[in-house]
Amino acid sequence: MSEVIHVGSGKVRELYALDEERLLLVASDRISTFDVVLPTEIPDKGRVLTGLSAFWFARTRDIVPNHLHALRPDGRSTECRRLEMLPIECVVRGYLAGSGWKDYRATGAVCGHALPEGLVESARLPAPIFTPATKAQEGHDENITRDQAAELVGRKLFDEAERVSLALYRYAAEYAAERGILIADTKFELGLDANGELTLGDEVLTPDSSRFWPADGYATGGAQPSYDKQFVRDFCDAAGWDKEPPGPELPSDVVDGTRARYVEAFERLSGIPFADYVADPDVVLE
Ligand code: PZK
Repeated sequence: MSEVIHVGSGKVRELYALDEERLLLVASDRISTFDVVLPTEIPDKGRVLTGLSAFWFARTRDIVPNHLHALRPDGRSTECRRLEMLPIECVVRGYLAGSGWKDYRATGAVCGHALPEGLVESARLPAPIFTPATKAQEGHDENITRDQAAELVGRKLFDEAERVSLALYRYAAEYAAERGILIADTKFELGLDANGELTLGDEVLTPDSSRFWPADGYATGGAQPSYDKQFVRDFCDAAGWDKEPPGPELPSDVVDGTRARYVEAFERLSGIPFADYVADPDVVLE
């Protein structure tokens, strides 16, 4: 792609400029765990994430417009409208996990939301909460209060971002739970389009941008297994890896089991055989 300008790299994705108005978001098959990209790829992971994201974009257009312009035939590349991204991560939590659980345990609150006493790890919250975070260039995003977020983007945009994020989460969490997947929390990237309209960007409601848990076996009072990455984490734990780069190579049974979980998430949520998506990515848009 000599004529295409590379404009950014994520841990597992690449971003290219197509022209003034359009970007190409390419999801690789790389996988990260404990914040480290592993040397072994998971075949089709990038296609699963791209297809799932497009599936959700097509189904949430009435909640908020999104940047999706077209899927490329490779199934891993999304042509999208260029947005002016908000300087905050729009995180919604329906369950207590990760930094939400950590902050609650320390302070009884998450991002300024005072929560009931006595909640345990992985507990379902009385109602989903909007818990914005800063965008760290390096290291971890930092949770901030609603007032800090409103200061960064302005009160009117903040209110709209919160409303849209909560509506997206409520819709997707209910839909996914009916199909055996709990979306514990999720992160949205919102931006403004050329007309100043709040628009959903990036990838959405995938296992990389969210915490997916298997609904069967869900139990509060401890950490839940990851829907997609549990085989990888178990292998890394058993291998005695110290979580410092480089990570370990994955054996083929771990690769195959993990690929199967990604494909299973795609098929459960979309109701579409993954082979149909590979044959024609546009099936997720219908
Ligand atoms: C945008 N990222 C994240 C970083 C990646 C992805 N539609 C858009 N308009 C403007 N900017 C972005 C988007 C989107 N999506 C996304 N950063 C900017 C990112 C690095 C690599 F693949």
